[in-house]
Amino acid sequence: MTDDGVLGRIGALRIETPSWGYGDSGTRFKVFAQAGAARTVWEKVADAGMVHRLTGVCPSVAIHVPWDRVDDWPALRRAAAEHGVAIGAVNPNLFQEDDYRLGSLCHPDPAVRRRATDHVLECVEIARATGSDAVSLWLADGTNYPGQDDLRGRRRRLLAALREIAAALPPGMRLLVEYKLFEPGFYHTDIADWGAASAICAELGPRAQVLVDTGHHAQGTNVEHIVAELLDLGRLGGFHFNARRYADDDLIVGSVNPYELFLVFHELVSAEEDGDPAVAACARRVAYMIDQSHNVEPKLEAMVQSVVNVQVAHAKALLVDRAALRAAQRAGDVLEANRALVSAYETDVRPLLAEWRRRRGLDPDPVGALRRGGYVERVARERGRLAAGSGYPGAR
Ligand code: RM4
Ligand code: MN
Ligand code: MN
Repeated sequence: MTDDGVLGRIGALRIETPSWGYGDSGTRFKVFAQAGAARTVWEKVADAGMVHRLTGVCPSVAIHVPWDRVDDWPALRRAAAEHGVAIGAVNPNLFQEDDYRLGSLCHPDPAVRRRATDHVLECVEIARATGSDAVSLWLADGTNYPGQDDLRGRRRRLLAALREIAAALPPGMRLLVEYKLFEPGFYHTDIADWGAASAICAELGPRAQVLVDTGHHAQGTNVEHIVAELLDLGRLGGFHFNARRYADDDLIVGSVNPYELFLVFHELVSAEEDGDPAVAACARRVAYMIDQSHNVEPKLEAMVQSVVNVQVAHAKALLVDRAALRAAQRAGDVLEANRALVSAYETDVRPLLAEWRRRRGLDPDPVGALRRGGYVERVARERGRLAAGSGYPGAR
């Protein structure tokens, strides 16, 4: 693609930021309070608005319930709109109640399953009330010991609950089903991988799609291959972007694995141009979201840096000479094909992105603009030190 072609497509990539990335969070060892960290969902949507003003590509913010619970959901929608953002995916929380010790939608006790199902149904209503078009489900369900529960029994309970939830989705709303290989369960997880997630979605209908959290795989897993498989099945619904080295580290996307991120975007951009209209449509509807917790790094700067990293990977993927790549693939020219990718990856796209931002009336350097702009200092003065947490595990 030419530079002009790339400039025309950079802005098409929208990246949703997570409310929980703006509040204080930590590890299970310590939460380090940051001056100015958002204390309420009202402050989180204000911060999300700031990130959107700097980047121009983050027009929505995901919420987590009950962390972000308010009495008046339409009021939250209006407050977000005043900051220039919409409410994005609504994330039910099925892991922080005593009842969920043995699971939520898979729990052996029907009363607990009822409670969990009702919470997700409530999130469908919250999505409706806030103008969101997605409920994004991550289940912490799993077991710690062989024999603890019946594996197939759990799957059947899960499917029964999800069928009820899928039937309650209003037109246009999607259910995104996230998988994760382990944690908090250490023996088995009920939705451990993309295969299990897509098989479940296939039972639920076309509006149930798989969400790939880039931090939820075993070491060495080929994530871009999973992305390609899900695209071809028309089942890729969205991403939770973050970076990992060891487990579900929730670090800044692209900070340790920029080549992997580029290869993921190469699959997505290729699928957008696929001759099969169903595959192309699936690729164009993918919801790009960040799922990170910033524990030691400044939160807003981390978010803006994350968005920039995603844009860099995407722009490089747009630059891939796909005609040359296909020709090399057809000719069986292994290394020329590989070079077609590597050469796009090695291109410095920073000038292109800076030019795109200038044309949009944005500062060409959003991280620098944030550091110079005074917003961080102002909210630190106004909000002071930690008064309430994000709700994130470990936070107060
Ligand atoms: C999980 C998963 C979910 C996120 C929670 C807090 O590991 O990634 O998407 O909402 O963490
Ligand atoms: Mn996630
Ligand atoms: Mn995670």
